[in-house]
Amino acid sequence: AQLADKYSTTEPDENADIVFRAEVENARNQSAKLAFLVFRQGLSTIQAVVAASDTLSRQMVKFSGSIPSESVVLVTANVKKPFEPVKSTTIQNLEVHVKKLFIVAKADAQLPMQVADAERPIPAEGQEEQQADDGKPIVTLNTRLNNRVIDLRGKHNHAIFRIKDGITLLFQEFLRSKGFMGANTPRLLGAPSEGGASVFEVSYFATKAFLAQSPQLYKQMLIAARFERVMEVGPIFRAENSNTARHLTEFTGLDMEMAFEEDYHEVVTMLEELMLFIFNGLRERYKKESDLVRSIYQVEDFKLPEAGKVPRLHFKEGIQMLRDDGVEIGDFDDLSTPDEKRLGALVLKKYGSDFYVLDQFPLAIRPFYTMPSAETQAAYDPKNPNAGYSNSYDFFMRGQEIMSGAQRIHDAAFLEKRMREHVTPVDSKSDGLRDYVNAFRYGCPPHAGGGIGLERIVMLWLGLPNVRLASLFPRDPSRLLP
Ligand code: ATP
Ligand code: AMO
Repeated sequence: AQLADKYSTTEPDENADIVFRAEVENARNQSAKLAFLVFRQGLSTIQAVVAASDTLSRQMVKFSGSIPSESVVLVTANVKKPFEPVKSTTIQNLEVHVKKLFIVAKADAQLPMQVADAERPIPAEGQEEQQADDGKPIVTLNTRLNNRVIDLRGKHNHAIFRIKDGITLLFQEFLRSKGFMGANTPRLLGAPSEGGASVFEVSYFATKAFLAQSPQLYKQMLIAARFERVMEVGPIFRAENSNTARHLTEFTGLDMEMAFEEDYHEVVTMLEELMLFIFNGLRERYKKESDLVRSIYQVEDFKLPEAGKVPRLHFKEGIQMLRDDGVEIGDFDDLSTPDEKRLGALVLKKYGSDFYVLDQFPLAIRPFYTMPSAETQAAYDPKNPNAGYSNSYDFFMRGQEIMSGAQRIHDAAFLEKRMREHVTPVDSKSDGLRDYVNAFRYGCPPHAGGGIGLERIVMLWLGLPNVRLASLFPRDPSRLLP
């Protein structure tokens, strides 16, 4: 018998003898002569029959039927068509008849949770005591995250993290095809990259350092170094004490930055095309995974705009749509989370798309490096230096923010002025920012870019109720373990 290739996509021949290592999803003794086991492999499972015969003792049947779930076994078996046709979508159309079986690694008989618990949706907030249709209590998100190794074994978790990996691949594939270079910028910084409020401080020999809140300053310095098109996939740290379903203290940033010729909308268009490439790539390459996860959470398919027709709204238009719907909101107010969701629903109704772009955000609510719009610069009033709009944009999926971006100020003197005038002024002469500002004294082309939260895309593509489900080992204000 041959050792089966676990990663082969072709089914083994009927009647072939194969040797393989398997995870026992469950085992039960049917009678003294017959036991059934279910083996799990990635997204699928296969049933195994252990029947007493001349060459297989009743003792062996009993032993097989009482193997603790989650144990790892080495099996020699014969491939057969099942006695009854298989109804499940994850169980394969073949079964195996066991000839030999050894335990490679035995799992504890009492596990802190079952893998089956990980295949149910997490309870809705405030419904921790909820019971499933079968009357069993639903294991809470906390219990699942505390026992993440078992939890991750669930099929839909395997699907989630294959999709996440696929998004990174598609991000890089698209941008490389457009001439972007992958970069790795420092995570240990001499100064906060996005203002001081949400930065983690770490001791660094005799001094202190900060964990990167974004590669912002460095991706721009790479433009000044004339790389023109750069991208980065890397960890992002935020000391935000936000205990919400969409904030993590460590997440993965998909960042890009590019020099443009005439107008920052060249970059917005590039980013829109990037997102459509990712969405279409997920549809083509990860359909099985997406369908599996959405079926558990009973989520509808993600509605894509027609090619090239991503709804792109001026911030003013967004505010007007909200007002027409009865929301009281000022012209230059930031959108609250409920406003964002409401606007997402209005856009879906009007344009039939779960993905859209909000452009020209108010200057006052964007970071210091953001370029004020041409009209704002023309109407400049020193008494009110943060009035008006800016060349900045957010991307939304299912009414939640997945990306922020902007045209950046590429003139050192103007940048210093904006740093002084910003709603929260920043010291351009400080150690950590001096080199950044200087980069623009040596001639830097106009540029713009954006930063995407990878876990947010995963969450919203699949309709997951919590961003923690899109992180292998999530970090939040009250979780550093496991
Ligand atoms: P960005 O940092 O670009 O704004 P973001 O999506 O992380 O992106 P935040 O500014 O962190 O956005 O938060 C946006 C909204 O999230 C806020 O307007 C607020 O409504 C909500 N929010 C943030 N933290 C909390 C919290 N601890 N509790 C409830 N809501 C929160
Ligand atoms: P911003 O701070 O908006 O922009 O972050 C970019 C994107 O990162 C995601 N995100 C988060 N995801 C999970 N948990 C969090 N706590 C969290 N905070 C943010 C969101 C957000 O849209 N330098 C700019 C980007 C740029 O202009 O290029 C920046 O960091 O999806």
